[in-house]
Amino acid sequence: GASSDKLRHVESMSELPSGAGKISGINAVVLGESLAAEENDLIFPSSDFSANALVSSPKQYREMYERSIKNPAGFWSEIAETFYWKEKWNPAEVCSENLDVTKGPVQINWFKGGKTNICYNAVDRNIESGNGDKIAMYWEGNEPSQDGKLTYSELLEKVCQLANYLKSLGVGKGDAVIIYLPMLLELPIAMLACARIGAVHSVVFAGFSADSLAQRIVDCKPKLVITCNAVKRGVKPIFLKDIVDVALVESEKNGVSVGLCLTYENQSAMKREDTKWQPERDVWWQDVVTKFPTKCDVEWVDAEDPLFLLYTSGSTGKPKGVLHTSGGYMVYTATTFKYAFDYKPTDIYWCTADCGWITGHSYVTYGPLLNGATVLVFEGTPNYPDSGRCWDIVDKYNVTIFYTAPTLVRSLMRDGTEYVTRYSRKSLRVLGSVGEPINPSAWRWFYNIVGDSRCPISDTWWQTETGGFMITPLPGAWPQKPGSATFPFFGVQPVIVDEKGQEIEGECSGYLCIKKSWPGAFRTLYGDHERYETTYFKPFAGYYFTGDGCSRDKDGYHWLTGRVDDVINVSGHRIGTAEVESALVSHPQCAEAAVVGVEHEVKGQGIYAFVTLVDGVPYSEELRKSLIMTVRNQIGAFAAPDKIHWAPGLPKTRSGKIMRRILRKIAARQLDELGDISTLAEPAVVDQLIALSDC
Ligand code: 6R9
Repeated sequence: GASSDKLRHVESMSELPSGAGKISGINAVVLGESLAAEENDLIFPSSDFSANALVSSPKQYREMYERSIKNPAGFWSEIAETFYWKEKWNPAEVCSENLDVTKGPVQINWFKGGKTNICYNAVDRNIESGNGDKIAMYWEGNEPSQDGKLTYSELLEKVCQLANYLKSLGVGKGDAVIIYLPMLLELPIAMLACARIGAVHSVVFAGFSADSLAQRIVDCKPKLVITCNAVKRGVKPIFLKDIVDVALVESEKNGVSVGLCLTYENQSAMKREDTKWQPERDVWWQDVVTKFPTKCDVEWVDAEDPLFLLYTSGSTGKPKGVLHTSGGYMVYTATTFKYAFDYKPTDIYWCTADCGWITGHSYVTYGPLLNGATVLVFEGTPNYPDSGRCWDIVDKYNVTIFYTAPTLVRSLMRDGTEYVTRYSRKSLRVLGSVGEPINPSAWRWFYNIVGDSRCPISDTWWQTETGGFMITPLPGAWPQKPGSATFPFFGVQPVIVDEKGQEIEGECSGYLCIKKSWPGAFRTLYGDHERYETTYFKPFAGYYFTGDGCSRDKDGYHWLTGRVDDVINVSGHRIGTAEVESALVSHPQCAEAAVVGVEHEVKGQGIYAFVTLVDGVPYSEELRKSLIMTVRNQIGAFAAPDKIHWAPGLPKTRSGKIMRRILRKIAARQLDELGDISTLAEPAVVDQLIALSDC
């Protein structure tokens, strides 16, 4: 029964990883939101779950973890051996790295000299092992009546046809391809087709605007852009091809011309007759790709050859092209997927992330397929036709692993429990969370209501840069604490450092860094290795700096506390404050802008923008809307400010630096915590701003 389960685990708690202290008082009662209370709240997997798990006790975790740290080469080679390599890596050089900028250029290599192909391993290898008829992907469309599926053999045929078409265009090893598609099966198919021929895909989230798309096109100079004519999100159509048209004109102006736009006809959203067309440049996917052979030889690539570029936000206006390579990324995403979700071959796995983000790369496409899993791809939105859609889908496909973001949990929580309990959800076994810290009350709702207090939650902390999970529960191994991402994955050495870069031991808070590389680490920022070193390796010499704050509690559990740089996290989407600011100041009537993050009930963080107008321009509702529209047009709707705060002046130091600390407090209405404002050039602007808060 339940109480003996607890005893069993309490005994094994003394075997938690090093750094974990002894549990003083165990309290499984809901104690509210304070961290002190959460720290003592342990939630145990059932003994059944643990008994059948890949890692079933803290002891087993600790043994594997210790081995992965003491002998990373041995640990990772053994796993890498389970994949197909055309040529083996040099066994003396499984990993060679330098993370210390003071000792020379930062570089990370894994499985150097090995030749492989991630598409081969994710698709062909499963067919060769007899799973050709297994469903690789289910597809659920925007409308509940639309669906589809592909077996591994069918997936291979589709991938090969596109790969052959790309080859016929002269696209090959090292060439960039931009993919601007919604969640159709054609999106993972396009990624895999690029990987098969050694081309480097760069997926741009289909919620990005034409300007953002153009910026990425100019940076990576793709041979072609792959898109579709339109998609429907709920009742709203989005005309993606029109956005690409604008982006291509914009890129051309900036010296990069792309001669080909391969367009998938997404018939349920828009007919081809209605699509604007430039016959010399545009090609319908359905007209050409289907004519190509369904077999295509694999291009064997070096483990360190680039696999993809994915642009992400940093502290400056220019997005960073995070570059991942083939071998290490393959081994790492597959292994993290397997353990963090305690994957079983019978699982039906659904990750709600879009392939436009890293989660969709590592845990919709590569990680699951490398394990031969059945993956669900969902084109629609969680509240269409109503807020029960996710659970309707869970029951329709008997989803066993459901991986989503806290913002979705919070928004469904607000819509009411009846939407959940209307469905059975009995197939669910493991839940997952990603993108931002999950607050304990959302965690509990997810656990108690969605998972009927039966399914462990893997709260996976990681980043675009890390390629795969870094700090995550292994669901059968240890008790969870709502809101904690728990312990490091195999091979990962997180450390918490103070301002001076000194490691702090035991119970503490500080900056989260990683010591030593792991196979899934990014290798550079495309075209800007210097920015790679400056952003990630210079702040704390010898370490990879994550940009996140973190606390470690008395039991060694990790609690991520959010970004410590100028990046805000809106509904799990990373947005640089500088990007929003530069969009705002491009508005002819905006003189200056300062953007800060502010707590938001559903999105986690909302975007709060202070704007100064050009002399003589009056602030008006119309101007507010037009400022917001400017951001939507330049970045995308997801980056639209939640609040525009008209600021006749901004609080600046005498040297002219904007004091964001003060702006954050004003935005959060924490007016008694403004701190010292005497160093401001004009302290009076603070009162002025406060007075204008409700404009
Ligand atoms: C995978 C992904 C990375 C940033 C990261 C952190 C936040 C992601 C989290 C989390 C707390 C988690 N983050 N997962 N914070 N707990 N489980 O989201 O990548 O888009 O690059 O964002 O997201 O702040 O630094 P990416």
